Amino acid sequence: MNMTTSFALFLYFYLVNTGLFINNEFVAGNNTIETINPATGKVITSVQAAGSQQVNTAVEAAHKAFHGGWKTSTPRNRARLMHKLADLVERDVNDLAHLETLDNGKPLRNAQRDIIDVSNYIRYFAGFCDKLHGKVIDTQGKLSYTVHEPIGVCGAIIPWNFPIVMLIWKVAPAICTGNTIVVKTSEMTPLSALKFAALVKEAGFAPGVINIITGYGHIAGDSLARHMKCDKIAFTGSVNVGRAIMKAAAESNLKKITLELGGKSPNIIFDDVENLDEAVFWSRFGIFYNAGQMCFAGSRIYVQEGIYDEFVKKFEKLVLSGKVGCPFDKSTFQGPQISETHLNRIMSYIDIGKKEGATCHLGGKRVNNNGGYFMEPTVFTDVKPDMRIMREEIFGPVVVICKFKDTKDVIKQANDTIFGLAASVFTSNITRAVTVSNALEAGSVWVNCTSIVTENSPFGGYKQSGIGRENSEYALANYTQIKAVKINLNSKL
Ligand SMILES: *[C@@H]1O[C@H](CO)[C@@H](O)[C@H](O)[C@H]1NC(C)=O
Ligand SMILES: *[C@@H]1O[C@H](CO)[C@@H](O)[C@H](O)[C@H]1NC(C)=O
Ligand SMILES: *[C@@H]1O[C@H](CO)[C@@H](O)[C@H](O)[C@H]1NC(C)=O
Ligand SMILES: *[C@@H]1O[C@H](CO)[C@@H](O)[C@H](O)[C@H]1NC(C)=O
Ligand SMILES: CC(=O)N[C@H]1CO[C@H](CO)[C@@H](O)[C@@H]1O
Repeated sequence: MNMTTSFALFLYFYLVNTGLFINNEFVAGNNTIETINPATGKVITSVQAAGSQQVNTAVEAAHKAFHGGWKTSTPRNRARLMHKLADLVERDVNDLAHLETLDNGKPLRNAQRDIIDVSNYIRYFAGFCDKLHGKVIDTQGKLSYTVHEPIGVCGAIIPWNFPIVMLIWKVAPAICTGNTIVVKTSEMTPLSALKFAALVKEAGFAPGVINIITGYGHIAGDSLARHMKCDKIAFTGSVNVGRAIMKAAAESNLKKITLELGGKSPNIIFDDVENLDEAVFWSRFGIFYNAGQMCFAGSRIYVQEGIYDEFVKKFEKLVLSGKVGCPFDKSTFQGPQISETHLNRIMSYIDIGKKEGATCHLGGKRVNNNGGYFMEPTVFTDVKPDMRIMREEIFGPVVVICKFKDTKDVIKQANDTIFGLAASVFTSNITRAVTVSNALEAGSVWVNCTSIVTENSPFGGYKQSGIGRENSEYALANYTQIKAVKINLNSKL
């Protein structure tokens, strides 16, 4: 392969190497993938795509790095490297944010927030490096102690909606606990991760500790999920791919898996809210942020009947005030959807909703703007529980608004889903807030707000929304395994 053409250095305000980052080097893949600017539909550049052979090379590199020193590296050294990496992310926050916006289409100020989050996550988990320890258990004449050991080589398969944030959700807990990792980025949004890869090398991590490759899910993702030396997979994405990963794990080495899958999160507004405008603000943020492309999006809004009309009116007004357009424009609230295919999929749900008899109250159309994949924020009313737009994850700027009578009624409706990622409750009555939060089948419940996700609070799904937890101290259990050592002091059997 011609190295000069295959490693087209892509110039924007900075250089990004478009190879596969394995063993601290950028290398060639099996073929290339074009990455597209969703705001224009134009090709930004081509990146190297991993085939099964390169996945194997990356896993072998991670395996060697694990046994060759990272596993036994001192916690202090791991923390020092992680803080150095966080420093570099902060230094390059603007480059990383521009790349994220260019590749993913999210408004620039949101991308900047994402990058700051990345450094916060790295520092948070760096703090755990030297705080991982087990217990001492006195077992009658024998002394037992437990050790929390790393699992080995972790594989991470990450989505395109929060590319660099999802990467760090997996990289930070994996490496602080002494694992090594192979990350596969989404083929649609590889650029910020490639820039990040250069920072990994600059920070001084040993070759093979963090490997970052791009490729298609059915090729590179599948090879990683089936690899016999990949000891764990952490995946964020759709339920169907989650199933495929469980199957691949079952058919190979029974690797451990954590999955963070879809959602159809309810957002419940009681008529006792102190400030309806505030509830409207959060509800709009909960569904239309990131162009609705969020697994935890509050895509089913339930409003108590007495305030339903007023809520819908205010909601509509606020939604219409948001500009859909160029993500580099400071006044833009909503950028493009990620791809033509995805936009078409969302648009097909608009047709489905109408055919099922729901009212498309607001939006529902494509927005023609410079060849980009834009659409109007869309609100459906007159929806019924069995409609597909009520049951299926649309993963776009589409929300359904329903009425409810009382607490019992809304809990029943809210839980009536295969998903269980998140939920929100708006009320000024603390008893009601707690009663409803406890009854909701969801991994996160937000009271009087939506979409609050932080590094120090656990995140994950009930029901078909996932397995395991990410973020916070709880995540560490999913990156370690427990060994019990039993010492016979002087006892006979
Ligand atoms: C390499 O890429 C080609 C397409 O360019 C594909 O058909 C083939 O399956 C890939 N090989 C591997 C080993 O992934
Ligand atoms: C949520 O609770 C806080 C604290 O009680 C209150 O100030 C706020 O107005 C409430 N929000 C709504 C929408 O009721
Ligand atoms: C608060 O909610 C509880 C539980 O739903 C209810 O029993 C109580 O009457 C409510 N309090 C007020 C002041 O509305
Ligand atoms: C994840 O951690 C939880 C404890 O928080 C544990 O019950 C579960 O088995 C772990 N799953 C995996 C795949 O590590
Ligand atoms: C805790 C609780 O009330 N769970 C209910 C949620 O709603 C589903 C479906 O309506 C019920 O089956 C659960 O019992």
